[in-house]
Amino acid sequence: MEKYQILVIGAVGQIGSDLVLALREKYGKNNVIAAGRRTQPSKKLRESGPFIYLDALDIDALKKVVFENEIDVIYHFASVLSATGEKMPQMSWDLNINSLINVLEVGRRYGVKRIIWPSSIAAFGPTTPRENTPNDTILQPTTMYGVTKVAGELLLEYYFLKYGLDTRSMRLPGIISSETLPGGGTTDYAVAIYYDAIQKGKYTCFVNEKTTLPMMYMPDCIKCMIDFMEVDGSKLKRHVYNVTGMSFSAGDLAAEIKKHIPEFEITYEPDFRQAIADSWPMSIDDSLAREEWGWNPSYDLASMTEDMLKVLGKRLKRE
Ligand code: AKB
Repeated sequence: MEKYQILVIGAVGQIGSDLVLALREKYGKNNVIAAGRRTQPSKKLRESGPFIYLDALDIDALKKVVFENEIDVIYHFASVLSATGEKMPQMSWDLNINSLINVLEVGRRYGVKRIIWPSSIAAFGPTTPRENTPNDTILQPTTMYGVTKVAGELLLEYYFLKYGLDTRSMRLPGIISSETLPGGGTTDYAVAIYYDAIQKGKYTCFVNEKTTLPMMYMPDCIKCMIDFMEVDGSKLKRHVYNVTGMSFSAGDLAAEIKKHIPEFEITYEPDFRQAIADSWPMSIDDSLAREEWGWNPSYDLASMTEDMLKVLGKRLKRE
């Protein structure tokens, strides 16, 4: 196994907080530097290895960390998600794009071997085919978050073509996890519903019953993040891949939870996030990721729900 010195920016967020622990398990605790700036890390994250304050908009601070720690791989997660992005579009552009360009610049100047930056199903828009959405298709998003994802994908391609920087991106669907709540996304209902089902026995959903979106359970997301980073570059024919785990409607999700908590009740009160969800694909064709680097998720709605309720139930009881 090749040894890497890894920096995870946005390590306190939903994906970062799980990924850092998994990377430390695999690469050793001192080889994975977790960086955040807004939220304090959990005890678990702080005690598992180095944690630093880092604002990716501050290019000099970023240079110092990469230079002093001889970083080989950067995972860059710091981002304003879709729903918050619609409340503050200028800030969304500023953070999402300017932090990415800083990471790419520092990456090329300081010999970083690989940069992993997640794109999203938000890169698609209402003019994209909504079912089984192909990898190469129309990218005309109607949210600022989506605009930053398309621009980011192009920047990754540009830095590869111009400077030979190894840049990799996966278009993530909604991610469901039990460790850290997502913040400010449109797919957040698919996580919040489990918390409320366990704690209150009911949930008010901000998209309608029929809303169907692609989703992925965190253990599959972690596998995706690590496998895609490790794969030999000669196997990859592109820089951006569709990936998905499953697709279900909000109604399907509620019905699955009811199998475990029969008294669970759901009501629907769609808000501005409905229009965002309606502009995104319902299902994704990820065959290129499967063919080129062996992407193969394990969880479906039933197995994810069983695991979520078990793991989250235990955790919430302890807190
Ligand atoms: C969001 O809802 O904004 C994110 C995403 C799909 O990228 N979870």
